[in-house]
Amino acid sequence: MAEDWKGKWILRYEKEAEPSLKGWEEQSLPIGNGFQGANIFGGKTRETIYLSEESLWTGGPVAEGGIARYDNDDFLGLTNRFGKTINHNSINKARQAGLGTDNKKITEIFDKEILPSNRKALGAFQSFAICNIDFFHKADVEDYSRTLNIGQAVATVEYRQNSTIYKREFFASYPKRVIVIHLSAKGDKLNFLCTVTIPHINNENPQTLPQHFLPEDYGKVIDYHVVKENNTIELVGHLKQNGLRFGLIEKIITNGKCEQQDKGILVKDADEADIYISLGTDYVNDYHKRYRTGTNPIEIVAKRIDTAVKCGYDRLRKEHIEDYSSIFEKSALFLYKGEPPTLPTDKIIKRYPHTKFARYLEELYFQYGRYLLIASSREGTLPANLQGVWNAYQFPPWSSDYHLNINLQMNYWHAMRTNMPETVLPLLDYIERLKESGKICAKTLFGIDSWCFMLVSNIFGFVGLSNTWNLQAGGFPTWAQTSFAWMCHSIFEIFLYYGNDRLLKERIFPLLCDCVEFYSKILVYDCKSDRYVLSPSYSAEHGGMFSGCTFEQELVWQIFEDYLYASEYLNMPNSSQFEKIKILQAKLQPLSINKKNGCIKEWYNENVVKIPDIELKHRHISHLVGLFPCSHISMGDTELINAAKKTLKLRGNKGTGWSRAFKIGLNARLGDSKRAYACYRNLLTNCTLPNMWDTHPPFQIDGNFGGVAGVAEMLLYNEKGMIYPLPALPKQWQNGIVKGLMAYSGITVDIEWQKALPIYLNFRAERNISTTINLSHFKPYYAIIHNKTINLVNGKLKINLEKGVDYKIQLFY
Ligand code: FUC
Repeated sequence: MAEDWKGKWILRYEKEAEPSLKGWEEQSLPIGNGFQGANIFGGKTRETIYLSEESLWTGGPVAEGGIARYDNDDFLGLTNRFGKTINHNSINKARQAGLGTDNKKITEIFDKEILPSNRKALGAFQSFAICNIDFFHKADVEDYSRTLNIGQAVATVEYRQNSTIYKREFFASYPKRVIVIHLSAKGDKLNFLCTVTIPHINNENPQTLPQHFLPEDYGKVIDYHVVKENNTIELVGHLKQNGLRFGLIEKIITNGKCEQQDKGILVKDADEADIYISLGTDYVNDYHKRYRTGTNPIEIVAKRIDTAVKCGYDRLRKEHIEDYSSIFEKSALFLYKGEPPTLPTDKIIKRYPHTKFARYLEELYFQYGRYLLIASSREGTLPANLQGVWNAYQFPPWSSDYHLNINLQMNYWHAMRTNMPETVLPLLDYIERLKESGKICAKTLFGIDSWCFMLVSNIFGFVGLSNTWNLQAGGFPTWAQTSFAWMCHSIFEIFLYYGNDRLLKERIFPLLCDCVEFYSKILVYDCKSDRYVLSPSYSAEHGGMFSGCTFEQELVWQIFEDYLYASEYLNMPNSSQFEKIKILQAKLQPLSINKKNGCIKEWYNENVVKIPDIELKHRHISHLVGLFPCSHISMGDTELINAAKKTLKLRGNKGTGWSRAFKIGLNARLGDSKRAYACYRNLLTNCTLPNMWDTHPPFQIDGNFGGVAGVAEMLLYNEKGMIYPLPALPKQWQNGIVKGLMAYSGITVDIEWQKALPIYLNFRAERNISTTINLSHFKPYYAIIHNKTINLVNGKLKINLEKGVDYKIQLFY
């Protein structure tokens, strides 16, 4: 099927975004180059562009003066609420208490000795600046349209006034690290004033946010000044709280006349104008350098602007589209036939699923989640945070941080599945760089030589405990000792999919070795059950703390499994570490089924003790991580699969954005297409804002990403050496094509299906490899590969893929 990739997936609107924070969150259109983000509002007389840069954060160590300090444990989150460094003896006491049946003791120890008090050290992702462009024409325009073409990563605004056509075009170039705007008028001339302001100069009270989002008072936030010369606005400043320096340059190139004014730059009588924007800070992700480059960011920003201006708009645009589409076009889902709708996207979302464009929206969401990751995570950048790379707030929800008990992992679930290895390296870089501060964390909290991190992190090596919640709210969400295991599993998945041996050997395996070493040191032997458990252990944000809850045990089991597999794969299975981990894995408290209700147990002692604060419909369903994204429960485990089905049914399909997204993947792994699709529909109906950002609420990007991963799981399931095409194809998707999904070992898979049966498959590998395609759930009669007819035994087909060769398989029923 020949498809117009560049013109097919367009978000379109008939109205500008409302100029408010609500407008930013729900209607503005995001563009980004991984480092920098911009939200386009498309106002008729005033264009508003919110600018953000991934490293503009409060918190962390202080460069000069300020509150947080570098030489104590506070900036790492290792002090309790009485200002004392947390003592590992306290954790030890809680570990022993965890082995008992009464968790009140643990609560007491945590309350008195462990709970942290403030969030200054964690800080928050900051919004950077707002660029306004005021046009001197009236607001009564016609034929208004605002679009985001995600096939090209270009946004536009267009309208007509009398006979003059005004156009704006926006993109964010990764190769040149600039944001570029092209303005033009055909008919009358263009006249506009360009200004840059910084929001949140003083502390603001974000009334809309619940109390637990608010850090303590920081005082005035920034110092900055603006210089205007040579058609350029330059903004230089630093954050008062931690001394982080920042700089922004905006340069205008036009055939009109430019005038420097107090407020900004005035452009008159132009046919067109190009605006180049770049922004940066003196941040570097290096513990030993106190996370500072030592270079004035404005100098680097100025160089980028020079290079971009020399390149010129057309060449930059071409380079940008080539760069972007080289990743974007590697995978695509086609469910909708026909011309792309002209109906605005917000209306399609509103009418969904009762619209003839339902299939279009379903495929658009898939492509959009890929777009958003390419725009917020590329080689050399930080990983996508809770809001990707976009921010309008001084106190964003949950600091817009890195949450490590599902959210950051989920941000990357779709990266390899939908063939975007170019986006995943930031995750690996980031985790590796937590090592230095992680060592202090392991020493402080556990008294051991190793490294680890807990629930949340920032860009300054925060590894400890943070009070992200009201202490009175119950539970101890900051206690998340398996974050390390879960992150490392996500990183191991990069290898599973990519099959890159060098990456495994040089970077991933060393990480796995460190990770399993940490768990081998903190597991506790429980003599009652003769098993190894983590203690105290916490089922992500649900219930109380006990020992060895399923969530944590599963993650430890998984990381041991990944490590053992990688050791054997690399031919290194004889180390003492290997032997130790093998023994420990076999002795871990295993997954078990609650005989009373047939579900997977969330807590091993749930029939024996009263678990506090149970919510039957809680958004986390952590005890199923072994089903997805991990691999402990596989399709063939009938007993566990049935128990997992019951568990999922009991928890229900609802939840916050990311929770609904998670359940798509979980149901897909159960082969339950009906429920998987219902969850996808749910996500689109209830958790999708008009600009297609996911809402938790509020906006949180993990749901976008997890949703795509869930759909990818509906279309392809992997076990090592076995690929199952279309394991959970919903009846609503009778015909379709998916291209470029990635299966384990770097195999690229295309599938075309008709009347809900796969008819063409294409496999291509980057090295010689053999694999089995399992079609037993479709039962094809025979297949033709390269003109040869092959009968299928039990629906299984073994093929030897030769590097770089397409294996097109036609199936007959
Ligand atoms: C986890 C979730 C919350 C939220 C936060 C950012 O703690 O339980 O729902 O998504 O991350």
